[in-house]
Amino acid sequence: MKLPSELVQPLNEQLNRELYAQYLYLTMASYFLEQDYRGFGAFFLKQSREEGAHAMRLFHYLMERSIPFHPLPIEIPPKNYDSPLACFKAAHEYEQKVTLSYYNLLKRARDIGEYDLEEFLYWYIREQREEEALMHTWMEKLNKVKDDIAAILFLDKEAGEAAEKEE
Ligand code: OFO
Repeated sequence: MKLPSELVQPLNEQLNRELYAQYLYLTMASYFLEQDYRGFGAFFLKQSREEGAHAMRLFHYLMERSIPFHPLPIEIPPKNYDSPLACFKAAHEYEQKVTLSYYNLLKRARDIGEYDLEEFLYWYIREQREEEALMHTWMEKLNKVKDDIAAILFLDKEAGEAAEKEE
């Protein structure tokens, strides 16, 4: 079944959001690693790899359904943050933005009666829920310790161990 033409660009834009997430988290990893926060760095490297996999999943969906791929420019992510907390806050905000874009895409697919696309998108909706929750948890932890550097270093270690375990 051919995908209605009005969904081609929104799907390509969604793929671009995933590629941006990959780039954003790679940049966040560099923000931490360059300050020797190895745990948070490993955490964002892992998130970056996951976002790349999300983009690939969309790419394969396009190919499977003979939907043309449109290369789009990838925005340059911000490099510096005021604190580890500010960085996690920015990641959480981006995840919320992506969730909303999936909701909009799902609604369009449903309104048009594109049930295959609708079914495909549920995986991403679940994934977004997990990612929002993950970023929120780290944000809350960092919020509690404020500027206590020993506590931040402890969380950094914890983030590194968690990233390693989930590999
Ligand atoms: Fe791709 O999962 Fe979040 O953005």
